[in-house]
Amino acid sequence: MENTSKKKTVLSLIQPTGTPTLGNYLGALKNWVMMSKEYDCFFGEADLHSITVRTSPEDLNSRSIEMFAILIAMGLDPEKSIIFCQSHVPAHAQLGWILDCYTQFGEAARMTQFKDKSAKHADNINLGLFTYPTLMAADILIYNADYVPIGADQKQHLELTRDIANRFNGLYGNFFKVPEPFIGKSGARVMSLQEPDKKMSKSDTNQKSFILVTEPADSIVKKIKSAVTDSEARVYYSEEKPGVANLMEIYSACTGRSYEQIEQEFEGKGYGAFKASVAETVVEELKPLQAEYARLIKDRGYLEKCATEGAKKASAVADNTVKECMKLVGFWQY
Ligand code: ATP
Ligand code: LTN
Repeated sequence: MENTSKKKTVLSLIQPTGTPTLGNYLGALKNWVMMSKEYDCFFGEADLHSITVRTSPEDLNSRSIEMFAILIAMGLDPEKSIIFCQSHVPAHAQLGWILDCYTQFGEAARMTQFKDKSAKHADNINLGLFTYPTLMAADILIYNADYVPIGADQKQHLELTRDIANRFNGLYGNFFKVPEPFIGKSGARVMSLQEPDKKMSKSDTNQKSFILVTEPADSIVKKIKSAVTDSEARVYYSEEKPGVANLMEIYSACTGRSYEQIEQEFEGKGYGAFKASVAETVVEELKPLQAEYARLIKDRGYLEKCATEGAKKASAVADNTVKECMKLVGFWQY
């Protein structure tokens, strides 16, 4: 289906591998909500990607429903954006296979996420983990996306997507739109509260290192109060002070204030006051999402209706791209 609107197209997906953290939210999801006000958007959950790491059927199922509810609860409007579940649109897997055949083994082997995840899950280095980026390329190229909001860690996958698109276009004429990454100014890399040289990650075994978007207020306050800082007790931004820099990044991403403004605000105040303000801001930031989530997760009928409609709208675009792509490659069509 030709995009007749003049607006640029945005696409991004998130894996339903657990409740999103404050890192996922500030680094990726919050930008989705902002972009949804300005662009034609496709947003969804990458459930096909999430089985690259072994998951029980119960977890995959409940997490997929939970993630879908979070996407709507955080402010995406299913009437305005196309919100869908990747496995409900079979064309993604179809294009993924085609793109596998236009991607070199060496290119996929260079991906740092593949290397990291292979090391982390040494007992299950499956082919899906290896071809993960080509399925991600299919997710993006299938909707002719102009911009792809992602956290900094996904940049390499986006570069590979651009390489694959350019290669295909070089062979068959300009077919795929070559997408641009969109990495937000602040919050692009929220770090662990306990080891601020590591990114905040929901799969971290130390519960105190991350904040989940659905976490109760008292727990958020406790975790921020016990966040690792340093002994200087002065709030200013420096790479030498990763703990304080991380809290400043979180505060900046929630309030929109610059580092200079934050430094002024806390001049002469210690870390106690600073942490209390960061905690209060995070609690306030997540409050509307949490209230809406509590309501939506009980309304399974509404979630299913949104998922069905989202898949229908997404498939209309995706099926067409695959059909045209297959025609170019030379598959028998009549
Ligand atoms: P896992 O712990 O399961 O590996 P994760 O929490 O690291 O997951 P993903 O589900 O891989 O996150 O990522 C979802 C989105 O959130 C991606 O766009 C990613 O770039 C972004 N993201 C993940 N972690 C952070 C972080 N700490 N800071 C900013 N953005 C992040
Ligand atoms: N790999 C991403 C999730 C993802 C994605 C996408 C992001 C799958 N397909 C397409 C943007 C566009 C992740 O785990 N962070």
